[in-house]
Amino acid sequence: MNATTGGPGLPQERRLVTEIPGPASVAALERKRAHVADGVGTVLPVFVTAAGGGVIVDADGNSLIDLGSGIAVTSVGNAAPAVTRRVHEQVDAFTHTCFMVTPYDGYVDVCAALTEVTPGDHAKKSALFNSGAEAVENAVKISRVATGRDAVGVFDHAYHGRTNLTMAMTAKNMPYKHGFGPFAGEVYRAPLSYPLRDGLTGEAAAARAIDVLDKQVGVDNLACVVIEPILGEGGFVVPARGFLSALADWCSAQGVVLVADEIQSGFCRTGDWFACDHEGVVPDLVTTAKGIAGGLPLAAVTGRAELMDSVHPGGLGGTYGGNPVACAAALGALEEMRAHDLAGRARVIGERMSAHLEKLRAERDVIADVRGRGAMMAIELCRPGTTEPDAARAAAVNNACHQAGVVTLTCGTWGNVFRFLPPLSIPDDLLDEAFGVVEKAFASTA
Ligand code: PLZ
Repeated sequence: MNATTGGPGLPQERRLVTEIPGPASVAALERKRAHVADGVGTVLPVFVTAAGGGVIVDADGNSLIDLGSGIAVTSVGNAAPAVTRRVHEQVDAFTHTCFMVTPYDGYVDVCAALTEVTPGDHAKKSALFNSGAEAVENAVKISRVATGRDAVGVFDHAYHGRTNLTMAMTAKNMPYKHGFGPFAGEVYRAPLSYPLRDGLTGEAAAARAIDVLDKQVGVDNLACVVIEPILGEGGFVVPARGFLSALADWCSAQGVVLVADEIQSGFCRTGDWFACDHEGVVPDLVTTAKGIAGGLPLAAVTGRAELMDSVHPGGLGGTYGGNPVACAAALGALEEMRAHDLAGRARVIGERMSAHLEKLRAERDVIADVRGRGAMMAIELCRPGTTEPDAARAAAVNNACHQAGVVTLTCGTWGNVFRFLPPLSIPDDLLDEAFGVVEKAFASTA
């Protein structure tokens, strides 16, 4: 195997042969500085040559353990066999026609699969796009046409993307929104259920949110409510049980479209097909992206057939939406998920990560919360005995993990949440080794 062949055949080991970043990455970083806009940041500047299973190999020959999956994308593993096989077959056949010009089966196959795997057994249809933000924008467009209403309800700490409408829907200013306004109108923010910080039951937190939507926006104006069933960028907050179902019941009674943004939480990540499945919540529309296609750019809106069909012919689309190569990758990713029961694997990974993180919490009073579901877990760092965010410690621990060859990510409105999103193809021993590194990173930054 040469250095550029990735996939599960790569040696599954943490191996550091240079500093992080090493000389080859430092040189590549110089080129990045010269040619890539400074606004495009990089969390861990090692330049990748191969990846697969649970590792990322860099230009210096370092092999790092991946606990990020390229932000919850390569859930089936990098260069997963069924993905690469189907992509190769597709690129050899044709690479693009534009589905709006001359269609092809791959697009329809992905939509049929989405009908099967998304929550609820009602009649569904889908439309395909390129990015998560684009899917969210289209879910709003569909909701507006279907209801004849304008307003969009979103939540504190939400992240929905970087386009103009989705910036308005995203909560956090820096770095996502700062200086980029004015933003799209008719977006209203309601309080979320955040158990660590509000101590409310799901029902009480839902009543608080519904009061804002009802009294400050008004149901007659409200087209949709868009919610991440488990927050992604906003800090992996899991709303208290009952919050999502109370919100879903209210939306359904009021004719408001409930949109579940499962872009980060979907496709086996949380130990089921979707995070909504854990509470039996059936959203009207679901937005998906990231894990759907094993690393190729693809996104979708899936939902009630009558809502999806409310848009006039030609009203939905885009040059590349549902590109045939991305669709082939999605069909490969779905094949991997089914063949290897990756939802079951996510539950096992979740139990292992919980055990490591609970042990760590018992030892480190800076850890105020351990939360998440399946292979989507996080710890929130606060000054001991308080809920005052400790972003500096999160950054220090994150950096120490990187130096020791583990790819980790932070998140949260205050940047004080340390999140874990391993590929579901990671071997157990490598996962355990990575958490040994996390533990040492806490010790070395105390
Ligand atoms: N909705 C829930 O998590 C993307 C963003 C990383 P795109 N999250 C990672 C960054 O800093 O840009 C995301 C998400 C949820 C929507 C999106 C947007 O998806 O594919 O990045 O547009």
